[in-house]
Amino acid sequence: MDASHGNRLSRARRRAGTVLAVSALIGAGLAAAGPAGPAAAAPKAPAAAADCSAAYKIEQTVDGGTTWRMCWHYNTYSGLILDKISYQPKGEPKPIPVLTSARLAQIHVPYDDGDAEFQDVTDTDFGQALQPLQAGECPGGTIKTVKVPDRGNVKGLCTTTRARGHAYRLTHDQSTGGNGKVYTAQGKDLLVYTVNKASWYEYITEWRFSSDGTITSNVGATGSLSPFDFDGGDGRGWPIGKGDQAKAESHSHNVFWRLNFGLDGSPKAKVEQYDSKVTPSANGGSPTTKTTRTPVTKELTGDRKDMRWWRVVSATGKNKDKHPRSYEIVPGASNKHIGRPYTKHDVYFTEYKKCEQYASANIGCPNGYPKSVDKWSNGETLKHPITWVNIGFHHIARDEDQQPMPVHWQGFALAPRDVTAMNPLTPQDLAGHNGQIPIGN
Ligand SMILES: [Cu+2]
Repeated sequence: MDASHGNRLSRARRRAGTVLAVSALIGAGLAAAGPAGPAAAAPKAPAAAADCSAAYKIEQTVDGGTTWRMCWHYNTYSGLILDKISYQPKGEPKPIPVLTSARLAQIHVPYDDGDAEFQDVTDTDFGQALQPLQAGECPGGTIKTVKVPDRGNVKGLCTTTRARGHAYRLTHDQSTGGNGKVYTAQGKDLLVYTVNKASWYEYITEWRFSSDGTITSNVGATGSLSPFDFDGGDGRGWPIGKGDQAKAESHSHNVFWRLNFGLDGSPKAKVEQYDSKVTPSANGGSPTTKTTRTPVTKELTGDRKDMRWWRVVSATGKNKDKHPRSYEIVPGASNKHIGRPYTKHDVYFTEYKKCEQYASANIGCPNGYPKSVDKWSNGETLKHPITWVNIGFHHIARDEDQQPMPVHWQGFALAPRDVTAMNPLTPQDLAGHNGQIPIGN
């Protein structure tokens, strides 16, 4: 980092002294609050049920009788870390372990003119600057107290539920032998979130757990545009003051997540990539599509493509149809920023290493160890894959960004694929409809 970056960092982003003080206190960077300890040290034992003390446990039954359970702890850099996440839909005798840990792994913010570039998770006081939440920000829920290392208690973790709209709808049509009934349900999600300040920005880190087994995480950027970055008169900004005034410099927010799956209680899992190729017909007939499965046996730097997707497959567990359980990675909209080797790819699958915690500007590995996820993906055989998701947003400011800035969301979902043998919300009347639907019944 050159001198101008240093000046700019201290001027625009830092609260004097905070970052150094924090670094000195927590040493290797694995400081954690809460009984679960650092994510990397999570035990391999099946996460049958969250086994943390009550204050660090989240358990919620949502619509259809689905129960989500997890533990949480707090880390000075990433902030909220969710551990031992399990899913138990109605009809499953015990919780199905899904993730051993899930959390933010970096927010990389490069400005378009190359004058400033930030690693908001590791290099600002992101984790320290957990924001206390007002009661109205957590409607119908509970605001938990977080012990923020070196700062004290902050009422800053909201757990609540939120309506999702239709979970499903089916008219059981009499014309095809149905009973004429309408089967419909409204879904509800467990919602877990924190707000962390990184200088002028506030990031809302939100996790949603749906009754149908889907997990969604989004980061919402709000707060203020940095008043030190109104130098976008070089064609890389947008005027947001009167006339041609106050050109806010454009920049990107590249958000990384780290997911440590523990499907069916085992760290072992397989990764698969699927690609589908559509071929128009040569003779005026219908187009055809061919889907191929590629086992990902070695570490992978993956790039999104139309009709491409990945899934993490349980090495041990199967559903009642004898299909292996898996979760599909479903990236949301993304502006991939190719400016750094670690931002060049959308997903990474790396073999688990305890010290590999942050997608860039990593903290905790020995001196000389590579600092970013792209370097860790170097062809090793995957036995215990770690999934890294990178979602980018190119922020060209607009008048509406003042003030406060409306929340802009970016994120991904994890969709259950064969975790249960049927829709976990299937009403009893339709429980026999597994496989080809009986016609005329
Ligand atoms: Cu922005």
